[in-house]
Amino acid sequence: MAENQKVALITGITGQDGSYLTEFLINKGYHVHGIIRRSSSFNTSRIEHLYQDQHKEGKKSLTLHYGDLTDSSNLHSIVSRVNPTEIYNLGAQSHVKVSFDMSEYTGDVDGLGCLRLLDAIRSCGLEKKVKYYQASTSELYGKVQEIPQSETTPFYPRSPYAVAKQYAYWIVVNYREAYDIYACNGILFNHESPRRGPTFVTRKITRFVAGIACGKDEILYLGNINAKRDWGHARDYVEAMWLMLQQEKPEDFVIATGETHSVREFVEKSFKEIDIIIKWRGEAENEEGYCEKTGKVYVKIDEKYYRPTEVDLLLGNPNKAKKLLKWEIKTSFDELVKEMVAKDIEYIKNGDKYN
Ligand code: NDP
Ligand code: GDR
Repeated sequence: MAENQKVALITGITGQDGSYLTEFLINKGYHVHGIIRRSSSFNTSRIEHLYQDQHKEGKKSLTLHYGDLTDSSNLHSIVSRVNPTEIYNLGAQSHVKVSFDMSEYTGDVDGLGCLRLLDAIRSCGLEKKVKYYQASTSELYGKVQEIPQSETTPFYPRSPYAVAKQYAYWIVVNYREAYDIYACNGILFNHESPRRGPTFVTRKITRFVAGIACGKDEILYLGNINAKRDWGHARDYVEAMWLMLQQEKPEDFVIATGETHSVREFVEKSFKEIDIIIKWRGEAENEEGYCEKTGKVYVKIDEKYYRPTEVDLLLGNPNKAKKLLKWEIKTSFDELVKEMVAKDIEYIKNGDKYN
């Protein structure tokens, strides 16, 4: 490894964002180290191509380590061995609905996991050397206090996931102030891609629509289709993570598109990609989405997908990031939906890669 090569350590490297960030950093010449969890089945499909590339090209730019955010000594040992210049903490139990079923675990991984990593930085004596990125979230805004939401909007978390992430947010601020660590919170609004986990609503919809395009005959069951989100593309958002760590001083930033759309609109746009115009009839849990032309019903509501407390409306104001980071979104909402539906059709035809 070249002496001045930058070294990044990523938790959550096997997830959606981890895979895009790894591609981005390798392209910038970084040596990337990733923490993966031991699993009884393969969990590295999103980064497989990067591993293959380096074998083909005979370069070593990606190294994986077994670990877990619940294991302090493991984190200490990895940080000490890797001696990173940047740490991106993307690992999390990231599903909001699941956090109501696994609240203690979510608190442990998403809240205390961040503390454990920051303490690993301190116990390795890297406070002055390493820059730390924390994957914070628009879920912190929860119950609407202000529209659009910016870095100064008060938090009102509405799930065990969001409460855990709020702990992480504040421990980052506290360690920055107390120990002078270069640590930032990226308050990212929803970002999606063809690599999005299949149980998040956008990917659930585009996979379903792709199935219909490929001849499947099924019904899509959804929860609250009136929820509104500010949806961007993950590929654009990982660039913002990196930019936050290239500044003179550490600060927290909202990353968003500045547009909001309902789940209902996401359904309509996705079906439109395969030339089906969806109309709605009925109310609440009896509402259904059907094809205007044939009358065939494609979407129904299942209360099982409702959350005990919902986040109704997210709309971010990314002006600070635009001004200080010179960050801009490159992918529009329409392009995002188009890419996701097209890729899901391709995955089905070629044998479903990111599932
Ligand atoms: P994913 O769910 O796709 O990925 C989560 C990653 O965390 C996976 O690599 C997963 O490993 C890993 N992980 C889970 N539990 C642990 C653990 N106990 N120890 C170590 N690693 C663990 O999430 P995204 O890529 O979408 O999101 C990345 C981060 O950004 C998360 O922290 C998320 O909460 C946050 N975020 C995401 C937003 C979004 O819209 N995508 C918006 C705002 C914040 P495995 O593959 O083995 O499950
Ligand atoms: P979110 O994403 O909770 O915003 O968290 P998700 O895609 O799960 O839900 C978005 C909205 O859609 C509604 N919804 C459904 N959601 C799912 N998953 N499945 C359904 O069938 C369904 N029907 C309706 C939800 O109620 C919700 O209102 C994501 C995660 O990536 C977090 O980790 C991240 O912090 C936030 O985005 C920003």
